[in-house]
Amino acid sequence: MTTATPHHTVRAIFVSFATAGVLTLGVAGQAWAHAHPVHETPAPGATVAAPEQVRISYDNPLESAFSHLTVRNAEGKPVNRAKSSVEGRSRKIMRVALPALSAGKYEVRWVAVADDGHRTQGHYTFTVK
Ligand SMILES: [Cu+2]
Repeated sequence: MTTATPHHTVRAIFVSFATAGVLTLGVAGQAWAHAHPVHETPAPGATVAAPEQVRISYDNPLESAFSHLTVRNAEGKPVNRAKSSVEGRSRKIMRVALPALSAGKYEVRWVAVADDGHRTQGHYTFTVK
């Protein structure tokens, strides 16, 4: 229970009522598999030579139909021409190929939908030197 986020706690309470106390709080409090980033390449805040892709690994599998990743330039214009994809048998990796990027600041925006249907999202910047 100590790691449950608020929406999971609400759901856990609902499950407890729905099952008329059959489930104990310990069982209801077990984690639903919601996806959070584990590692981003390029890393947030990094200054790098023009990367060929942005790749993010997550702690749980992603639903490829609903998860996506875009990269925008300093003017807010998307620079990736190819769509992002979810890869690996584990479906824990999302990546997008990039064209040759010129020097400047770029923003990565991602949306990850896990098998439990929960959506997480985030954004960060990196700089191409
Ligand atoms: Cu979740």
